[in-house]
Amino acid sequence: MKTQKSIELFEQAQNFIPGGVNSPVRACKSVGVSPLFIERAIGCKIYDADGNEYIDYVGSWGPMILGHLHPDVVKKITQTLDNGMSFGAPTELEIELAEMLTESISGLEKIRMVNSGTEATMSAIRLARGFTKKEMVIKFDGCYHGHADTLLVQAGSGIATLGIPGSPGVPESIVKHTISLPFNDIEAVKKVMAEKGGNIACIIVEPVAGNMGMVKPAPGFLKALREETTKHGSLLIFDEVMTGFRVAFGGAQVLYDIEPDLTCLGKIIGGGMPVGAYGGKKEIMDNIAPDGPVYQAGTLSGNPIAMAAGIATISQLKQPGFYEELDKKTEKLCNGLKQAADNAGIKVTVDHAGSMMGLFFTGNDVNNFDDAKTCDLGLFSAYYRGMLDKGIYLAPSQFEAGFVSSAHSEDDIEATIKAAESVMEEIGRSH
Ligand code: KE4
Repeated sequence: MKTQKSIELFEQAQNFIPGGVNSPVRACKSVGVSPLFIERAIGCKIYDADGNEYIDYVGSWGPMILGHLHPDVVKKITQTLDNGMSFGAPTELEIELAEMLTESISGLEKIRMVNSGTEATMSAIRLARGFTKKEMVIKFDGCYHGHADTLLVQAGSGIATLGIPGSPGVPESIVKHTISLPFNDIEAVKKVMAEKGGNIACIIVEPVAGNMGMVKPAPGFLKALREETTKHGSLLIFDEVMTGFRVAFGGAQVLYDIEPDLTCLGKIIGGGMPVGAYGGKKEIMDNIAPDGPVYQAGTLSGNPIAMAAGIATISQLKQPGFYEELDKKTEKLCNGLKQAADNAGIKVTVDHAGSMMGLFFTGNDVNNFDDAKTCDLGLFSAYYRGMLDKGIYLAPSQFEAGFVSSAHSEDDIEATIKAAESVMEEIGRSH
């Protein structure tokens, strides 16, 4: 693909923006390509500054479950825009989205809108500490919950991709309250809870991990977290920023029938606009200012345009058969990618949870971050570059998930499998 314009734009961007990007993983450092600058997108297609067309499996890192520019979403946004952009005052749209979300997830009685997943998890942690009057937080290696200080410990996503162990600037005095355990290790959780449960404010988990690649919870893992937190008076927080309305209508807590005390949401509930949210039972949420003492605020929280995008998106997801059809498409894609690798003699592990998928370049089962780190990153990079050359736009990191949207047609899935067959064959010959 000719990408001269993107290369020029990247050079310009680096004069004004750290790394030339507004989020590290976009720099594509780990796969050794100059990042494409995107000009537009529609449906499942995305177009770069040189006019090249790609089938998009990043979907803005999850929000675009309907594909880009779904007509109903665009219509709702433009109608709302006619009335203004931001008031810093309550609007009926905020009630509408809050009601939709609390109706969709039984554990949600009240929900507070914020502007990102990071804000959602940061606020949920503060609330858990304020409600339980305990300080410590348990998270899991390879899980990423945004870049709040407390949670930048053994994180996944960009941290894993860039190999940043934690981050400079995060004081030891903060992270000493955070314990990171191996994902899916029930015994490790039970041991720490037995020793420190009295001071554990919460356990926060991605119920299906998406930031070390896609890793499902082991049978009984989520149930054990629920039991251990209840037993020790700690809160269970499901970070469903990625899985919320992705792996099922509502999210992983519906799929696995486990009710956390607090749920963090983002991505899909904003339909591509900056939205995060956290919520739970009234008894807990009523501790949030202005009713309660735990402070949290945001100038643009509940922004009307963002609420409109979220309302229109969630409305579409209610359509009968939406998830069944999306899961079938994703299953077909995963089987095709696996077959392509097998035919080329390349060891991969492929799996999906709904339309959230993972492809690991390892023959091992991947149940935690250590397993994920056995992947051949060189093979992944060759695969990424080969697929990009064939017009397939994947997440530029082995430690990310892929996303299928309702806008991906059977032809798009077929074309992607065909591209993978050719790329895997090439890699198989040269590695
Ligand atoms: P944001 O602050 O980036 O909106 O959300 C943070 C976050 C929280 N929880 C989960 C489970 C997440 O996946 C994320 C953000 N996801 C990454 C992609 N793995 C965003 C991409 C990026 O960092 O640019």
